[in-house]
Amino acid sequence: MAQTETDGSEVLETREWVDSLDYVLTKSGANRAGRLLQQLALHARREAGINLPFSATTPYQNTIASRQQPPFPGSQEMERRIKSLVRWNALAMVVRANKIQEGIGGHISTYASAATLYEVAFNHFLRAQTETGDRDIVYFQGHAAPGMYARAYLEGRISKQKLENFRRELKPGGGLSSYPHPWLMPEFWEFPTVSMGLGPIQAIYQARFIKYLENRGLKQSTGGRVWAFLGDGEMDEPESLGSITLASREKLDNLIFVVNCNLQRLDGPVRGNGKIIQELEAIFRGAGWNVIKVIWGTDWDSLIQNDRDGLLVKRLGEVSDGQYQKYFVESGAYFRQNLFGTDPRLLKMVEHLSDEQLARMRLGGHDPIKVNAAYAAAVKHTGSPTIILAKTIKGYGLGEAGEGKNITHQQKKLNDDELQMFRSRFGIPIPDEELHNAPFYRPSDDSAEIKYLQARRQQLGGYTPQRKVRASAMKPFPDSHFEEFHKGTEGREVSTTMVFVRLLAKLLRDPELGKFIVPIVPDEARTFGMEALFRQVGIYSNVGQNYEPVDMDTLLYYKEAKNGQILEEGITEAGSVCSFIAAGTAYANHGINMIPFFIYYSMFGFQRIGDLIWAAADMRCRGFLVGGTAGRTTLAGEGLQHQDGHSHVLALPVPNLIAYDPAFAYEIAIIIQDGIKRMYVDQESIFYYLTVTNEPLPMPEMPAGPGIREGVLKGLYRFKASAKTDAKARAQLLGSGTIMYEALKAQQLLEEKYGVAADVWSVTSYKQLYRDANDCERWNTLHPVETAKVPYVTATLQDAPGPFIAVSDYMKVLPESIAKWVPGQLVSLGTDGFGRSENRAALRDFFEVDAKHIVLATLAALAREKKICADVVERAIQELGINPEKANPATS
Ligand SMILES: Cc1ncc(C[n+]2csc(CCOP(=O)(O)OP(=O)(O)O)c2C)c(N)n1
Ligand SMILES: [Mg+2]
Repeated sequence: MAQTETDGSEVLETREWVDSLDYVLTKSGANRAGRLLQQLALHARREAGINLPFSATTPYQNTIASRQQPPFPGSQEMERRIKSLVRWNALAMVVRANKIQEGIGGHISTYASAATLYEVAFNHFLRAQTETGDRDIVYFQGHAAPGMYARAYLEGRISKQKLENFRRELKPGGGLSSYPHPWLMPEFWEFPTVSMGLGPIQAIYQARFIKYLENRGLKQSTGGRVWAFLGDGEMDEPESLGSITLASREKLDNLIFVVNCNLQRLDGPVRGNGKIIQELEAIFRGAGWNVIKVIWGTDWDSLIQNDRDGLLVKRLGEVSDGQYQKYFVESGAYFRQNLFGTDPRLLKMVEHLSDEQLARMRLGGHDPIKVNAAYAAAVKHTGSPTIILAKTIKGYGLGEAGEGKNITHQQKKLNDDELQMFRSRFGIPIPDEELHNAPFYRPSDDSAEIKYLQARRQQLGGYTPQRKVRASAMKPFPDSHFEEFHKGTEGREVSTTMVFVRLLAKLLRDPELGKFIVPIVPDEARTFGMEALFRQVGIYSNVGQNYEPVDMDTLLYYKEAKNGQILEEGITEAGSVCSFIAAGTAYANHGINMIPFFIYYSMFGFQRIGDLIWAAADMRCRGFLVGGTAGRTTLAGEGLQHQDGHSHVLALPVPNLIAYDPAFAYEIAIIIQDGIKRMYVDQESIFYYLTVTNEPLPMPEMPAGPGIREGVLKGLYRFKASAKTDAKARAQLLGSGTIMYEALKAQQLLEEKYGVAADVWSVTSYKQLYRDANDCERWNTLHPVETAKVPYVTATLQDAPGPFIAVSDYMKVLPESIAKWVPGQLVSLGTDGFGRSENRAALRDFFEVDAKHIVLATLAALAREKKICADVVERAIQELGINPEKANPATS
C-alpha cells in the first residue's frame, strides 16, 4: 500500500532524510547541501524516471533563514523612535491638510505600511554619495510622498510651513506637491513615479543606462545602485513587468526593486484569492532575478525553526491573501482558530502563545531585522537584479481607523480617539489637549533622535531625495556641421529623414562632442536609413559581440560592441523612451550632458507612450524625440494603424515640449542647432519633438534675406512670394512638412490658371505660434492701458492680403488653433480621419490636402470674400476633377 503523508513511517523517513541534510549543512555548508540535492534529483531521474514537478515558487517563508541574518547595524530602539516621528508627521500632514481644506486628499496608509522599508533604507543603505563619488538613485513610490516629506522635515530640510501647505502649492511661500514632481520641486524630487508602472520601467532603464555610461567610459565613478520602491498593486501595470527580462539579460546587479506587499491596492485586495508574493516570485524568478521574500518577522522565527515537518509552512502557503487580510483585522482567537485550527499539530505549535501575542506576531516588512537582512543580501548580490517582496499591512498602526481594511487607501481623516490611539501607540509626546489639530512634532536639533538621524545621513553622504543639476553648460557644436544643409540639394531628391540621419552622423563624428549623442531606436533603424550608423558607432551591448554577424563581410554589418553608442532597444517604445529619459536627464543625475535622439514611428509615440513623455517633461528631460515616417498621407501604403496625422496635436499639451513639422533640410538643421544650444548651452528645461518623413523631395536652398532663421524657429516665415504682379486676387498659402510641396504646386496653379497671386509660407510650428499668441493676448488682458503686444503670427502676416489657406498632413485643428490671430479668413485643410493603404497621390486626394484641393479652398475663400465669382469656383471643381459628393474623409 502506498504511503500517505500522514503515515507514521513516512514521517519518520522524512525526518531521517532531513536530519542527514542538516548534518551535511553543518559540516559542509549550504553550497554543498544544495549540490547534494541536485545530485539526488539527477539520480532519481536517471534511475527511476522521477521528474520533480516544475515549481517557479519557493515555500511561503523568508528567503533568508534567521540564522543567516546579519546583526542589525544600528540602534533598533533609536530607529524605532525616529520612525515613529516620521509616521506621526506623515499622518499629521494629511489629516491637517484635510481639516483645513475638505477633499484636498493625500495618503496615510501607504507610507504607514512602508515605513520600516524606508527607514532601514534611509538609515543604512541609500547613499547620497559613495566613496568613489557615485551615488544611489532612488525611485520613491509616489503616494508614499508624505513619509518622505515628514523625514525631510525631521532632517531640517523642509519647513513646518511647507508641511502645512502640503497639497496647496499655490499658497504664499509655496507648498508641497502631492507626489514626486521635479517640475514643481526641482531641488527635491528627481523622478515622477505616481503614474503607476512608470517608476519600475524607468528604474530598469536607468540602471541599464548607468552601465552604458560606464562601458562607454563616460562615467568614471562606479558602484551606485538604483532602488525602486513599488506597490504590489502597481505591479499589475504592463510597464512594471514589461522590461524585467532586459534587467536580467543585461545583468543589472545595480538594480533593486523593493515591493511593499501590503496585499491591497485602492479598492481592495491585490489577489484576494491568490498570493501576490508567490505570483511575483514566480514571474521574477522566471525572468532571472534574484528574489528575496521577507514574509515573517522575528516573532515567527522559532515557530518556523521548530516546524521540522514543514506542516506550518505548508499551511501558511495554503492561505490566500484575502484571508490573511482578514487576520490583520481580526482577533488572535480568530487567527488561531482559522489558520492553525486545521490541524491539531499546528494548534499545538502555538499553544504557548496567548491570543494577544498571536495577534501581534509581526510581519517581515515591519521588522527592521528582516528588512535589513534582505537589503544587505541584495547589495551583496552580483550577476542579476534583485527584487525584495516584503509583506506588510496597509495602514499599519491606524487600528480601527483603517489598518488592513479595504477603505484604508482613501483614509484621510482621523477622529480624536483615533489620533490618540496612534499617538500613544507610537509614543509621540503630544498632550491630549493638543491632539485635536494633529500638530507636527520635531524634537530639537540636539535631541538624541535628530542627532542620530543626521549622523546616519552624513555617513551615507547626505540627504535623499535631492535633485541637483550636476552638469555645467556644454559648448556649442560648430556651425560647420549645420551649414551644409542650408545649401539645398540642387534638385536631388532626399527625404527629411535622410537629412536628419545625415546630420546625426555628422554630429556623431564631432571629435569632442560626438560621444555625448545617444541614438535610440526601437528596431526601426533600417526603416529610417540609419544602418550606416551601426558600423560607424556600433550598437551597445553589455557583452560585446560573441558571434560572427551574418553580414560580417558587408560594409554596414550589424556591429555590437561594449562601447557601442546606439541603443537598439528592440520593439519597445516604452523601453526606448525610458532610455531617452535616462539619457536626457543625465545632465542632472550623472552630471553628463547626454543628448538623446529617439527615433521612432511617429504613430507609436504620443499615442502609445504619452504618459512617459509627460513624465519626461516633468523631469526636465532634454533631447530630441524624432517622429519618423510621419504624416497621414506621406507614409504611403501602411494604412490606418501607421499613418499619423495627429501626433502634433498630441504634442500640444506638453508644456515644455517644442514641436516642429519641418519641410526642408535647412529648417531641420536650424531647429536642431538651436535646440542643442537652448537645452545644453543655455540649459533650458525643454525638449523637442520633430517629425521627419520618408518622401524623397528636392531640398531647396535657404532663402536669402533677413528673418528666415528666426521665422523657422518661431514657427512661420514667407518661403516664396508670388511673382505675379497683375493678379485679380491675392491669397496666402500656409504649408508645413511635405505638404509644403503641394502648396507650392497650388501656388503655380492659382497663378497660371486662375490669375490669383498667392504667397507660400512655411509653418514649421503651429504650437510655437499658438503659444506666443496666447501669451500676448493674456498679457494684453492683464495690462489694459499699456501698448498691446502683437502676436508674432499677426505681425508677420499683417501686410499679407488674405484669405489664408493652411494645409498640413495633420488634423485641421492644428492651424485652427491660431485662427483668431490670423489677420483675415483662415481656411484649414488637414487629415482628420483614419488612414488608408494607398499611394501618396491617392491619399492626398482622399484627405483633400493636395494641390487641387488647396486651389479649390483658395478660390472658395476668395468667393466668400466676393473677390471672385462663385461660378469660378463651380467651374474649378470640374476643371480640377473633384467629385463634390465624395465622402468626408474625417468620418469615413
Ligand atoms: C496609472 C495609474 N492608475 C491609477 C492610479 C491611482 N492609484 C493611486 S494609488 C492606487 C493603488 C495603489 O496600490 P499599490 O500599488 O498596491 O500601492 P499601496 O498604496 O498599496 O502601497 C491607485 C489605483 C495611479 N496613480 N496611476
Ligand atoms: Mg498595495
